[in-house]
Amino acid sequence: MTFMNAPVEFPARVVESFGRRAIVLTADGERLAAELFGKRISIVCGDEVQVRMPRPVAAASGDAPRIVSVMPRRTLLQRTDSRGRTEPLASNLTLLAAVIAPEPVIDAFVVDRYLAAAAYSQIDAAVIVNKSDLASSAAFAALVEEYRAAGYPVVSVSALNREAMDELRALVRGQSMLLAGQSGVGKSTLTNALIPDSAQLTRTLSDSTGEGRHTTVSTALFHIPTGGELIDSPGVRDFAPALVSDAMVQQGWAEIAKLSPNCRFNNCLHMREPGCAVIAGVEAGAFSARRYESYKRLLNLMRDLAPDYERRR
Ligand SMILES: Nc1nc2c(ncn2[C@@H]2O[C@H](COP(=O)(O)OP(=O)(O)OP(=O)(O)O)[C@@H](O)[C@H]2O)c(=O)[nH]1
Ligand SMILES: [Mg+2]
Ligand SMILES: [Zn+2]
Repeated sequence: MTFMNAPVEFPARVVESFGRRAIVLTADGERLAAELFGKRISIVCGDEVQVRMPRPVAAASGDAPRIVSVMPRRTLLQRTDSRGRTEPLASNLTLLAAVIAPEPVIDAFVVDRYLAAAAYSQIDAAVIVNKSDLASSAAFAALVEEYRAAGYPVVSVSALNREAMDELRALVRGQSMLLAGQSGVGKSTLTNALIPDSAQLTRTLSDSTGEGRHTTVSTALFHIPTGGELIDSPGVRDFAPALVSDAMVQQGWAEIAKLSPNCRFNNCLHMREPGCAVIAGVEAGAFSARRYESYKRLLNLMRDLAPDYERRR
């Protein structure tokens, strides 16, 4: 027996969120504009939520479907802003793909910190090298090799020429993959290449160096017809992961995880300690000096952002 007045509720996925409003995708593939119910709920792209439909009378007067609860998140990718506050970026990801390209000028430290953030959130990480149609410098090629040597899967593509799209489809199949990286590397162009009806706005060519029109402003999730989910996100100038303890920072570097068991002290932070196998690895050329520098910078950044953070764990 059905109760005419029982509220209609169903599960849905947040595919885009804007403060107290969101676009949710239902199991039937319907996209609905919804609002948060109550002050205690906060959501982020990727969340699995429960949605309550307004009664017909209320709907007629303009009431929107309401998000009444959020399911526990399997993973949560977060950042720290310049004031040391934590901000969620996306939930339930399984893979973070740092997108890099020969242009605009790469800031590899940003890339390293995204890869580290993935590790801190127990999300796998990969590197997508876009714009393979453009000539790249020896320095850029060396950077790509650093990521390969560190053990990250590296996929080289051209979103513009639709080159190696099958490799990208294979990477994302069965995954919930976020495209992260600097503004202008081609995240939205890649999204449009994989999802023909996504219609993500991309930068115009005349504007490919500046701040630019059609720069992505919100994180959005799409289903890929050949399997998997792709999440396009706004480009950044800079990025800092959510705060972690000193001992945790190094877990963002696969190279350190490999070398550190041979350090003399088991709580070695690989800064100046005697008998440090990581520093020895850098000196022997087994660990990129630039990646090591990047580790030290993040350790110092974490200490600056939260001087009182409980770090001796
Ligand atoms: N040559 C070349 N240009 C590309 C390729 N992919 C994207 N572009 C160009 O790069 C510019 C930036 O592309 P977007 O897709 O808007 O970059 P984005 O990473 O989404 O940028 P934000 O939204 O600002 O983070 C545009 O002019 C694209 O046409 C590529 O494979 N080759
Ligand atoms: Mg974009
Ligand atoms: Zn060490």
